[in-house]
Amino acid sequence: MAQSPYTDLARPPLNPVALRRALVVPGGLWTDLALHEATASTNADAATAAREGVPEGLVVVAERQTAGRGRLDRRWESPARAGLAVSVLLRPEKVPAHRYGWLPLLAGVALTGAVRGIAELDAVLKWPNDLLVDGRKCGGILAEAVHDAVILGIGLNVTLRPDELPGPDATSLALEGAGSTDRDPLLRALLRALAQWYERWRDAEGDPDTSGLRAAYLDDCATLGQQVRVALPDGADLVGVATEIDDDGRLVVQPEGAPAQAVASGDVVYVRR
Ligand code: BT5
Repeated sequence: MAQSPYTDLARPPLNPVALRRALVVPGGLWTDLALHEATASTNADAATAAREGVPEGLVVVAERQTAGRGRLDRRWESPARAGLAVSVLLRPEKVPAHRYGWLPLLAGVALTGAVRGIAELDAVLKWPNDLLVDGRKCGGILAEAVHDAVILGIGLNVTLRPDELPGPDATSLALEGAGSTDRDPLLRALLRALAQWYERWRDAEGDPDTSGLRAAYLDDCATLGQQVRVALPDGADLVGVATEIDDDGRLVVQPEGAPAQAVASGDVVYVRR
């Protein structure tokens, strides 16, 4: 699709030199930042790096993805420079593996903070990690394990117009009236918050309470207390009240007249009582 010059003006490119200077600093978590004009998927790129033994702290950003991935083989679609597509490579060696379920939630907390702080919008999370503004999906997170590494991928809709969204349940910061749609400060705020939360959580060996992560997640997440239907990966449905996030980042659902169940992954739909 041909883009008008006005579209291009509204969607300036990211500046990799400035981003590196701001984010790749001595003693910091981020060790390198690669910015691609186009790539299949930043998560796939970071996963390849993980397999090659690249140390933790790599950041991969793309102006456009040709095969952006969602969970369960779904797609993440966005026009060039209309949003953020970023993946980070982490190796949480001192954290027990059963706590890794907190990583996508941690990314959600960082993303919510960046959107509230820079775009000045009232963003909330839907467990596990959809970023919703006014009830519509504005961002998504994909966590993938590659051997002992974890790739955290984050997609955020910044200036997408209605005709560019995948459907009526999606939105962008611009469409919600954001105070700023400048992707540079958004990306900086996101990566700084991500590093801060990750270091706290890792230094607490993944403990959600001593790190403060559970409290922060509960503040940002609108799912608790809701009547939900969770579509589980095996095709089953679980209906009940979402009551808590357990020590491993799982959602606890209390069905009527049956024991509570903790779910590690699934798609949540809010159901009216
Ligand atoms: C997600 O999956 O929401 C995770 C999305 C992660 C994308 C990032 S971008 C950088 C990194 N590199 C990658 O290749 N991926 C990550 P899920 O919860 O499965 O939601 C996917 C569904 O969201 C799709 O099936 C669509 O219905 C919808 N969707 C696709 N693109 C969207 C968009 N731009 N905005 C809102 N919804 C979208």
